[in-house]
Amino acid sequence: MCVEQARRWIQDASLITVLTGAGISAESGIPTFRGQAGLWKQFRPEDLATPEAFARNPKLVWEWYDWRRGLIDQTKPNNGHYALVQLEHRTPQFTLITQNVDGLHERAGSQTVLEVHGSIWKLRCTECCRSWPDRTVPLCTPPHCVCGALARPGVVWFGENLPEDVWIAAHKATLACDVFLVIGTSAVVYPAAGLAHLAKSSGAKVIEINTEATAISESVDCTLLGPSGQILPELIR
Ligand code: BJW
Ligand code: ZN
Repeated sequence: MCVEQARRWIQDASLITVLTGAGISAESGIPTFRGQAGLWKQFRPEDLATPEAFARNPKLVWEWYDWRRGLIDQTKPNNGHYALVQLEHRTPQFTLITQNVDGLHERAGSQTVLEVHGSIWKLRCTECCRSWPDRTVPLCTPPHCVCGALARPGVVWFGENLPEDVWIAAHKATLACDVFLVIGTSAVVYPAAGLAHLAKSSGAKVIEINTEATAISESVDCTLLGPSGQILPELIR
């Protein structure tokens, strides 16, 4: 394994950007999307995670998100999340980009988190521009905005654009970094997965941490195979 080399790249870097996916929260007990026990094995994304699905059956979609909010609410950050808080403290310029909607990076203490797929703890109006935090678990009925229209989960569904300001910041941090860490993502969902390729083509060292090889393993500089809750604390020690 290239762990010693990866450790040196991290130590020497002044700009580090990190992209995390569902795998970093797996050790907290939150199911991932793909893979054996993934959510998409049990549920169809077309029925639950598209704007069309919500328009067809908002109650069903809200029930699914309420169930997930309940699950996430009972978990806590793991050693992988905490290792990234330490890395942020000791790196001159550090950006954490997450595809996760669970809020565990913030709960661990990460200061600035770019949530490119939104947050399960935010609601958004389907008609006006309002969005607001909501930690109610579970919500009793499909919730509504003060304007009277139906509210939706503040997450990014398939076919939807990523929040523009967040995406621009993620793009900039990827272009500028010396080291790009890709942790616990299958790297199949775009445009987020494209960030690893962008980092590589801009000259960054790209280090992947995952329990298995992924769509980007062939293109990165180093893949560290194993659970991020173990590998990350060892890597930044
Ligand atoms: C561990 C571990 C441990 C486990 N330690 N590792 C063809 C058809 C239709 C659409 C497209 C298409 N081609 C491209 C698209 C666009 C589409 C897309 O990429 N689809 C592909 C799947 C084909 N993308 C979009 O639609 C995006 N928007 C967009 O492109 O806008 C432009 C546009 C506009 C209009 C029309 C078309 C385009 C938006 C994508 C939004 C994704 N949303 C979700 C749901 C969020 C809300 C929610 O949570 O409910 O985001 S889907 C889901 O996947 C979620 C995740 O953030 C995302 C990525 O998943 P992630 O994090 O990688 O998880 P897994 O499960 O895949 O992987 C876990 C990994 O962890 C595995 O590798 C494990 O091995 C590993 N692991 N334990 C370390 N302990
Ligand atoms: Zn409204």
